[in-house]
Amino acid sequence: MAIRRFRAQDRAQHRASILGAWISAVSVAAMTAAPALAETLGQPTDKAIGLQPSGDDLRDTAAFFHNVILFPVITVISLFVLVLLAIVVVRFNKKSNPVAARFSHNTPLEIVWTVVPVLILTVIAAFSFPLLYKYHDEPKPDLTVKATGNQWFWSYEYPDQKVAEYTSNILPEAKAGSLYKLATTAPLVVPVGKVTKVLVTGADVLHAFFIPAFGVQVTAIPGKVNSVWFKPRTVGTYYGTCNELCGVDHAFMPIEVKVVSQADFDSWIAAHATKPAAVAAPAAPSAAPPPAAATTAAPATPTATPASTTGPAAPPAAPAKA
Ligand SMILES: [Cu+2]
Repeated sequence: MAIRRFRAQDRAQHRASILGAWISAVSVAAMTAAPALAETLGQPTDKAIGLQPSGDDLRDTAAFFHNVILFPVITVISLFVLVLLAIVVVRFNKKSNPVAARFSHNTPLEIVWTVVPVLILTVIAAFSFPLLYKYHDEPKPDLTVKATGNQWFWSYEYPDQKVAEYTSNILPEAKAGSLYKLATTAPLVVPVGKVTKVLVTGADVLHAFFIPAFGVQVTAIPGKVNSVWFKPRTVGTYYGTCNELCGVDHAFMPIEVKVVSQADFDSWIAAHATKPAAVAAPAAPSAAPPPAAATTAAPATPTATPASTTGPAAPPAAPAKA
């Protein structure tokens, strides 16, 4: 009796796995067909299914792991369990099965339900650990920027390029249009094809730096610096958002990353870097006689060094530009 029941269950299992595999295949096909909706790189698309288009090689691997490994496994297991539950409900309820079976062990079955999950987890681990290590072993960065999460905006700084911290607020709906809650007043600007390392911290509460197209997300923690890296392969604008519940305006602190050519990046840096007033100053001392001429440009000269380190970024920049 028990064996017959087990065989029936076995046949049901077989049918369930075929059905699961089929539905999984259809779902994956639907997800990979999603780009037919004319998705735009770097931003979400209305009614699209699945992950955003990828803008980074590592994100490709993460998408493969999700679409080809995890999603089918999850689908098959869920459907299998659902089918088993349905069988139990229909065939083994009190009415259709008034006398319950008395057996309590089935060694082959117990071996199967131990070994199969172990195999499934091994397959998942074989793909997930290399991916984790790739995210962790960050390559030598070409650019390091600092991103700070604030209630409720992001601020960015380029310490090596001497671009002082600037604020990136949400762009008002009237100006942003369909990009409302994605576009900002001042994006993060990075060069294409280069490794950008982002040092992420929080100024007040927990925030999270999340850019789906690059497959990166890291928590911004006050008093701690986390880091994340990406290597965008295409010029364009990529949008993300804070995805750590951080207060009443959590939904209003988007992240906008402009990926530009190296030349455009260099000129952006040139336009935004703090002009070192102190660099002009050393020339002045040797030319001691014309202090009068220098006085207009060099009131900062004597205190140039402390002034530049304390960071009044904007004032020195303006005269130098003019
Ligand atoms: Cu936040």
